Amino acid sequence: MAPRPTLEQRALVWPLAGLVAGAAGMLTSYAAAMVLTVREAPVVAIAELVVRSAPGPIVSFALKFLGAWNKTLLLSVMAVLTVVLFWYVGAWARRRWWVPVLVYSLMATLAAVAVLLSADWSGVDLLPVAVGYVTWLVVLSLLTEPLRRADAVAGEGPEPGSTGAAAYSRGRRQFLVRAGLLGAAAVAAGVAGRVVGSGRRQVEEVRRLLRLDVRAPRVPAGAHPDVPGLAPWQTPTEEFYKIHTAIVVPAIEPADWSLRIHGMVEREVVLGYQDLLDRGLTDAWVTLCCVSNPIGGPLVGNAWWSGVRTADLLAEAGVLDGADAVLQTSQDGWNCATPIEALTDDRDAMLALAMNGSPLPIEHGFPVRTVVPGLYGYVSATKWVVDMEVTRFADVDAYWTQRGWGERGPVKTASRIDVPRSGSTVAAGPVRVGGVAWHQHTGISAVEVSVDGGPWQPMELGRVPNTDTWVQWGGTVDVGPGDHLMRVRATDADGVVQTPVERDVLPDGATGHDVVDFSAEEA
Ligand SMILES: Nc1nc2c(c(=O)[nH]1)N[C@H]1C(S)=C(S)[C@@H](COP(=O)(O)O)O[C@H]1N2
Ligand SMILES: [Mo]
Repeated sequence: MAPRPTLEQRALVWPLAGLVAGAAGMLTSYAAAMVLTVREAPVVAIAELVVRSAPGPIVSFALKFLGAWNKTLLLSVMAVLTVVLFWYVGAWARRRWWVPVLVYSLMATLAAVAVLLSADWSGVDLLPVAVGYVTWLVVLSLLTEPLRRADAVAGEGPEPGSTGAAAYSRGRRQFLVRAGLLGAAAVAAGVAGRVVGSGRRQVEEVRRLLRLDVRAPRVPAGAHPDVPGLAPWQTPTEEFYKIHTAIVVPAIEPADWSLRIHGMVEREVVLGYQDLLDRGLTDAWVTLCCVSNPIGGPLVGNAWWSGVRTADLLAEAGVLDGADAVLQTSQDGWNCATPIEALTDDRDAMLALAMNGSPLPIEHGFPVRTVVPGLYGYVSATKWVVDMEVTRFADVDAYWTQRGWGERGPVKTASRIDVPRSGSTVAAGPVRVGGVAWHQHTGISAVEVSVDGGPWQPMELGRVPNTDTWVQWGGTVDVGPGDHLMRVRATDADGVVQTPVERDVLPDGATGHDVVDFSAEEA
């Protein structure tokens, strides 16, 4: 017969629940970080934040007296503090359920802030924090529920052998079983995350050490008008928009990559990474944009791409008469059908290996992706491309076209105001304004703005190296004090003026004018 547990013994298992829940959350957030991002777990972001925000004298003291051990010490101190905190969270959960919620929320907020303050974070970097937070809440409530029941019966002090004591030990047993199972599941998640994630990190490492013989980007002279706040001519790789359906992006080592060109061709061609390099790389400035970009939106970027022209590769394969499409498939199964003329005419459609002078980042399609000037990304810009089947539009249905998006996806003329920003205040008088406009592979011949419905005023255009990039525009408008609306429109090189008719992004790209509202104050 079990001896009656003392109050102290009963109290002790609650901290255990806190420790298991705490550890489980750390493990799942670690797993999520390994699988979904190239970052370390959120704790590392916190540690880095501590290091960055520590006052200089403390840092130099730590470096001087602790030497290489200072980071280990910091992590150990953090680990001890975390264990103690998790212990108390469990203990507090016994009387006040909201205390753990509060502590977890504060910790998750701290982690989120640390991630947001770290260099070049992106949205997915916050997911591990969310995963850990949810794990904490769920596991703690699953573990404390049987304990709460046990405590409720034990509250009256059941005699050994009574039904109360039996209910009490049942609650305790349930707790132990759940703690064991959930703890094991969390460890398994951590191990799985490590295995999957290290494959990706391995590819990241190979990518980092890769030296490609590509020309470095040089901003063309006169491309960027002098308007403070205007987007840079070359979109920095870290700021380049990212769109993909894959949740875990493919990790492919160049040595393992190959592309098969087949279908309606005279001869099938299979190419490896080195085969592409051996052909020598061409390069070009090309502006890529997404069909889902709303008017004035950020899903557009201009980069210096280096790769091998698809026209040459398709010529080698020998396209048969009657083919009008190339069905491109990515390693993650995503696909799109691209009009064959865009891949075979004189434009710089290419299998790109590098972006802005460096190997493609994994998230932008490493080791090889397609870039086609003049078409939206969803019909052309296949990342992690591994297969090209020469075919007919009539015979295929690709990922986005199955979902109601247009079949061919030519880019529409668009223009955007970057300066002034909507909602900003400027000094009345002459105001510098500027932005970007694009109609890839046709080109832009004019950009005009209209203030408060007044006449269209021509803007100066930056110089462009080809018709496949955006054009940066700038100019000066005169405004009096008060609130203003400014709209922009572009005219393409065929003389077609951008339509003011507002259309949604679905099915083939938004139309309408970008408009900003701003106010001018008497200087
Ligand atoms: N494998 C794969 N490639 C893809 C996509 C995708 O979901 N999966 N999205 C496409 C879309 S819709 C766009 S707009 C571009 C975006 O390329 P980026 O992420 O390099 O900017 O990639 C295209 N290539
Ligand atoms: Mo897109």
